[in-house]
Amino acid sequence: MAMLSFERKYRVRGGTLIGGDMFDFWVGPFYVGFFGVTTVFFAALGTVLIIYGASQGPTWNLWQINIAPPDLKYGLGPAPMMEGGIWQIVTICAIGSFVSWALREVEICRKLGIGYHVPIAFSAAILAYVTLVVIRPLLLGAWGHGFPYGIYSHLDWVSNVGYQHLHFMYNPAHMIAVTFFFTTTLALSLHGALVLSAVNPAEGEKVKTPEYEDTFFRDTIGYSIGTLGIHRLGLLLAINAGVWSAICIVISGPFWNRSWPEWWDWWLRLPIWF
Ligand code: UQ2
Repeated sequence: MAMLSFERKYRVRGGTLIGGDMFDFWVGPFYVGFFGVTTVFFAALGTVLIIYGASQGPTWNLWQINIAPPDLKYGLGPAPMMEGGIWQIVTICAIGSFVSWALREVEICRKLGIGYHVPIAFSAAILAYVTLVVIRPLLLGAWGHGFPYGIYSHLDWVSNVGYQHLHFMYNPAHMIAVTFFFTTTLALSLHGALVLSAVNPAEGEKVKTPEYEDTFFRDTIGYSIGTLGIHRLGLLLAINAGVWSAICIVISGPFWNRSWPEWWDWWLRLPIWF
């Protein structure tokens, strides 16, 4: 079915979670819905606040602009606007916008009668962000433990938190997260290359079927995971990258506040050595 006639057939009423028919319409190609309105509201307010915060700061240099979280002395309370209050409202706007976007995806899935795999996958990324700026600061007792919104400033924050644990690469959950990130890129490069090799042949050549894809991997490594399987694997790898990232940062401080290399002392203390 051509895309235009498909869209006419499947641009159906209903499937909304909130608002009934009120926002159940499209603007050009975009589905709106209640959560389309809230996404735009939070994204616009957050962006305006970031630009206002930048205007009150010392620089317009894109790399150096910084919206900092409150000082630790404000604990879990609200901070004055220019001392982290903007960061607090921007954080609320960001979460409001990300969650609205996920719920808008859910409404579109319901309209189409497809699974919720995309919003579930996106939720892993939202979880990683919320862990950094809400869950971990709550566990540590101050919003000042959130990361600053700025290109260089957030890199400095990552570096500092890393050094607080002496060597962050010894964090076992960080090891697992990095492994999932790299394996995700391996799987996507294999998949993207394999699909292009079959369906984008040289001029004059015929497009090849999935059997060719299976056969390539059976011939090279003796195993093909299959056309559905590779997508299941990709989703599993990518979700785990986000979830283990969240785990690796939430345990750093709240549940382990010494150096990460020291964590491995359990290995040296195993009774088998004595
Ligand atoms: C595959 C297959 C695809 C693919 C890919 C494979 C026909 C179009 C990439 C090969 C993938 C394998 C063997 C799994 C590799 C495992 C890891 C952890 C990277 O068989 O089926 O469909 O795209």
